[in-house]
Amino acid sequence: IGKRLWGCFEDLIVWLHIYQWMTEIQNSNSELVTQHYLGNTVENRPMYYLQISQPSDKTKKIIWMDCGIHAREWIAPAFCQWFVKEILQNYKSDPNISRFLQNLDLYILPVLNVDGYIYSWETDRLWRKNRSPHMNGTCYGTDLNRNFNSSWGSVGVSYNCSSITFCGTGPESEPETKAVAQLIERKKSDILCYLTIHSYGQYILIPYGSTTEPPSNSEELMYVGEKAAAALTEKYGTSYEVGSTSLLLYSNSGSSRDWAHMIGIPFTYTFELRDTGTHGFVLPADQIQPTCEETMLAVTTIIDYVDHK
Ligand code: ING
Ligand code: ZN
Repeated sequence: IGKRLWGCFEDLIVWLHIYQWMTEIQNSNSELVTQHYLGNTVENRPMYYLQISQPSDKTKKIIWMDCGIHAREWIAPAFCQWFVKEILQNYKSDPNISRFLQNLDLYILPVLNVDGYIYSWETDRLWRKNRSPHMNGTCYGTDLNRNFNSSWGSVGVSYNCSSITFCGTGPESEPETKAVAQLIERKKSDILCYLTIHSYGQYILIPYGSTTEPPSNSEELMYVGEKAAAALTEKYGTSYEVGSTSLLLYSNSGSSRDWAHMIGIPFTYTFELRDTGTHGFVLPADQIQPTCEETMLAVTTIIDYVDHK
């Protein structure tokens, strides 16, 4: 009983931390920030995203960013929170931010895979997938970045539920995937940019993962990606590679980034944050802030570019 109680307590800490932060952010910036419910996870936890919008009559385009689709990539949710904090702290004084906020709304999902993230804090630091039970509860978890409806199940996936790249029982078989896909589908004509934050490897990745055939706007995607990487490197000298997932890393199907581009969102990028493998997913705490600072420069470079288009 002690262990179970402690388990619940820990769950509450991890769980409350980011959610409490979201509520506080909304309460103390109520003119700018709205918290929206997105759906429930497999284990029935609510998912929320933050909308940052400057009040205005005109309809604005949307920048989407999600973090923490993979449980063990802890630097990703940290970056989403950093990003929101920076925007709210600086939008009045930073002419760059105040300009793009006049034309753009920011939608931020700090933790996509809530169940997996909590499981990674509590039980298995290197857990990647969500926590859906399969085969009568003998194996757990679907790789949510293989579960989207983009050439689902075709390449770079496993049909074995004990594999870390298990693609699920069908496209959008997972409630977390479905919740995101439904919102994006509903808003897609207004979404200019889809950013999804992972670690690790130090890459800015463009579509596609499922084919080596380049997307129609690959030159522009590369140009903006290179510009973003250059801005990032300027801060601390961290080097990034820019390229398509299938050419630079490996082929895979069912990623959210491929799906977002396939349904017509023009600027779609996957970020793989620090490092290149020395610490991997277990990035030391003293690298959290510098990683967030440099990544901020890359992300705002992309936002600036799409704002000026
Ligand atoms: N890497 C990504 C993964 O899902 C990726 C790489 C991104 C592949 C986008 C395809 C599309 O495997 C990590 N670290 O999760
Ligand atoms: Zn990942």
